[in-house]
Amino acid sequence: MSLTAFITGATSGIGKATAILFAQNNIRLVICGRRTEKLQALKEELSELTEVHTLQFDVRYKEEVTKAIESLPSEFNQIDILINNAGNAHGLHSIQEGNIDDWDAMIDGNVKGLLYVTKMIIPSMIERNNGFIVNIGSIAGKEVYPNGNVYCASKFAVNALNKAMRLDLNQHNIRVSAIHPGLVETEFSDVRFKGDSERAKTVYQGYKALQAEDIADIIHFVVTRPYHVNIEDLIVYPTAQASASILKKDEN
Ligand code: NDP
Ligand code: 8X3
Repeated sequence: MSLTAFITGATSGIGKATAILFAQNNIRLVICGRRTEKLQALKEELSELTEVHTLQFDVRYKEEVTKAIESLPSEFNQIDILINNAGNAHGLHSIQEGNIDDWDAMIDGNVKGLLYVTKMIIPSMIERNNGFIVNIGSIAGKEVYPNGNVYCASKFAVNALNKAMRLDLNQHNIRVSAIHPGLVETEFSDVRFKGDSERAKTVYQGYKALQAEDIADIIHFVVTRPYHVNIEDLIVYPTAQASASILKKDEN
């Protein structure tokens, strides 16, 4: 019987690319996000390849998360692979100039949202003594960069939770992995700069950034190792990037 994956943030970027690659590899999907029309379009695109169920909810709201996951039909409620991917940065300001609503959005989405979803999915994994949780962290969760403050803090939390999950779920035979990308060309910077697409574009100019498909490929590799193999933690940069703040751009 084929595996079932639950992917948060599947409407764009890394989550969407992962959904496509999983579907091509015959993995059944629960795809999640807030934008219903994007979920629907992806479901239509992938339904020829695999069975797909959509769940529309905002990870920041506990009740929405609970209701959505409880609504899963029986053929989709045994999740083998959870991809905790939903998240974003909001703003890029010093701590003294930061916007508190942005801080709330990052802590609530990137940290609390990940916890709400995980808490709902873990019981059936424990019951079956089987499961895989992949947490999408960031290089921002390994290294703080100027003006990254709260986004970095949220991803440091993901890094800590990844380790915590591995410790606590070890007795239940559940695999846990984190993947920490550097710069990936997605809608991420559009969101960070609140729709200022000119500014967002400059983030990815002058070098070859990682593409969402590169990370999807690595996620797929991680989840298809034999069951006794658990890759705990991976940092993935574009070749042009040496650290959170060192990036070699073409001159001109
Ligand atoms: P995108 O902006 O392209 O995708 C973000 C996804 O998260 C969307 O599908 C969005 O769906 C979903 N999402 C965001 N907030 C919420 C919310 N409150 N509730 C439900 N879904 C939400 O960015 P990426 O693909 O790049 O980002 C995916 C993950 O990768 C994030 O956790 C990000 O922090 C991380 N990452 C990204 C890097 C990059 O350089 N791009 C580098 C390192 C890590 P919708 O809007 O439909 O709700
Ligand atoms: C996204 C990459 O460098 O903007 O997590 O923090 S970075």
